[in-house]
Amino acid sequence: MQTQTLILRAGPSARRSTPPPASTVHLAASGRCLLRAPSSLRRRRTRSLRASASLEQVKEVASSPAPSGKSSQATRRDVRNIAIVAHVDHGKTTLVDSMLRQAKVFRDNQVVQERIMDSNDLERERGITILSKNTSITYKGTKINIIDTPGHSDFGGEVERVLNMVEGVLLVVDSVEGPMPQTRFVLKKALEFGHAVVVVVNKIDRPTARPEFVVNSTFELFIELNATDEQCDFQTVYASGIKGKASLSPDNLADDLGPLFEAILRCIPEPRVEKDGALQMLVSNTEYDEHKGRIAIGRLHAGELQRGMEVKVCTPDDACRVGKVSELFVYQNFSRAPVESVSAGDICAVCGIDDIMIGETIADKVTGTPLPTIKVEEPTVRMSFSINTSPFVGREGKYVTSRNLRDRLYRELERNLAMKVEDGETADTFLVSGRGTLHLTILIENMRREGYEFMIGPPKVINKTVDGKLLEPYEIAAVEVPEESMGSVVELLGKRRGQMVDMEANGTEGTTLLKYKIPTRGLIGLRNAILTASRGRAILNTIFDSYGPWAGDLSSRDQGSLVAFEDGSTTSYALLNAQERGMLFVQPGQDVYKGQIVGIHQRPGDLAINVCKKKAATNVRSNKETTVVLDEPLSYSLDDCIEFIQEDEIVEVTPASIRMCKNPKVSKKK
Ligand SMILES: Nc1nc2c(ncn2[C@@H]2O[C@H](COP(=O)(O)OP(=O)(O)OP(=O)(O)O)[C@@H](O)[C@H]2O)c(=O)[nH]1
Ligand SMILES: [Mg+2]
Repeated sequence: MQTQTLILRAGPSARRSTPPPASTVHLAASGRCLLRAPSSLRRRRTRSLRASASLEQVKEVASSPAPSGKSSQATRRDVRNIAIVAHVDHGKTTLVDSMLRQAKVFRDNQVVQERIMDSNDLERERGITILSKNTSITYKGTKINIIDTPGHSDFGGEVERVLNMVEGVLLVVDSVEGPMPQTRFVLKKALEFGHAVVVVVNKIDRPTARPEFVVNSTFELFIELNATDEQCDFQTVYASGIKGKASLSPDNLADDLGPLFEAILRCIPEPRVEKDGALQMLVSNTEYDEHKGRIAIGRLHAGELQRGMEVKVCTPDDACRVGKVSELFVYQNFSRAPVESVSAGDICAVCGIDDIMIGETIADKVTGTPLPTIKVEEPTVRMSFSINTSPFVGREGKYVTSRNLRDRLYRELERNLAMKVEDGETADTFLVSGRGTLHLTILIENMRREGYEFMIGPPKVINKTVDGKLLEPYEIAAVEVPEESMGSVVELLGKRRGQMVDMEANGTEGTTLLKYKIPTRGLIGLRNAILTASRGRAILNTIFDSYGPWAGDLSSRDQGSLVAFEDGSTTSYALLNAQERGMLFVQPGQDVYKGQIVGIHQRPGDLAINVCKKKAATNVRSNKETTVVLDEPLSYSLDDCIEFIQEDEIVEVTPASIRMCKNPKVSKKK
């Protein structure tokens, strides 16, 4: 036991200033999760990774009996509930794949796709997780309920609400990048809930992995976020999610994820429940099934839930109604398994209450009381959604009326807690607010796939007025730039009123990491501009920081739009002339309408242009064949269009096309 470092717990102030003696005694409150990696981290930035203990030692300590709980509540030893949280792309979903595979969830000959939890179409297309999802595995007789969460900051609301269902989180951190803005957000939320945290330094197989740096900076993040002593004593597991290997030391990976599973059993507290208490379950998620209707998902806080049971559905404002549980499921391996009853501590899915909403409590029919509802952070960006008024309306979509649009938008609120919908100035317009443009873009993309046609205005940030002063949201933007594009990226950020807060020369692979505080307004269109300036090599990450004083006007797009002059079909002859004025979005033979944006003008200001003009027929016969060579038209995605449009422009969204046009209402007002 010579290498084992045991620590005497010091108060937070002492902890931050005084390095601990080399060999002291650890008196962890839980008495179970003893050997934490960052024990010697208290010597800031000087931690040696040799301090991690061997697996045998851990097993030895872990087998010591747990102290008996003082609370009158009981614990469920056979269950653990965890959420996997991290910054975007740090490998959460891939890690869940390996966990499922190693828990023998699939048949031996079953063909399993990659990132199986990213099950909806948009998630697979974009390669990101959008919705939180439940699954479970059984390890050594203990059921581990796992919730995979999205890492993109725009979907932070998804993470916030599922934290209600768990007792601990796996904080996944990339072994090269270290903690990034969203790591901070999710860790902050997990700490606020008082959850236990196991840090997983993931992608340890990457050649440039720097585990020591990553563990040190993660520990510093815990300190910055005022974590308790106990939370700071986190267990670190080094893993390669893709290879399905883990270890308690960075250089000696086991052949499987055993060390990670062991760490979960050891460090994530057993659910504390009031087993004999009156039934209470906070609905933290909902799903929709064509046959079963709405399904409520949550962790059973107290009591026992049975199939066929009559229950009271309590809302936070104390209004209650009666419902009946028609079917009951638990998560088993990769699917939902029907059960007759579920007891407190487990996560389950309940069918039969069709109007159930997230944040409501399913409670005992007689004595039931509601649990505190779920709170998520406020939206920061707003867009207007209105009915399609273009001449092409109804060509492709099934749902085009304002009634259709209204119903669909308000329906979204049932599931998407971080979103808000308000009626706009006219009966055909709705203002939809979200946590970022991507949050709204995903809704738009889903709606067009469902057959809706509508128009959206440019994104606007949501300002606040406090004591007569106008405040606007600011974000922290972390940009990793290669040396040669530093100049142009810094200039771009400066133009958008960004203020540099930090600059680290040792970014990964010869890059510099810039940190800026920048108005959210300045971020609209920034990602594309930065990618162009760095030839696609810079990486931009942003996260909401705080509201601050209005930063003043920002210079917007320098170039105007090329606008179609009349309705018709484009011709190569006209496009050949038009492309001399800028870059085009259209190709020959495409239907356009008056007011449609057909290209980017190379100068400031818009230019009305005729893209449908036919070559005049003459009497002179010519045998000479002319070949028209047109430039490849620009192909703008929905995200690009939303970032591109100006104040007086709108995007027309239909199931098959995305077009931009001048907003007739704004032009008339001028
Ligand atoms: N080298 C290496 N790459 C990995 C590992 N795990 C995941 N990746 C890669 O990292 C990328 C992102 O993986 P995901 O599992 O989708 O990441 P995520 O954290 O779920 O991403 P979001 O849900 O969008 O936040 C993919 O290209 C994976 O192939 C790993 O252990 N090693
Ligand atoms: Mg994912």
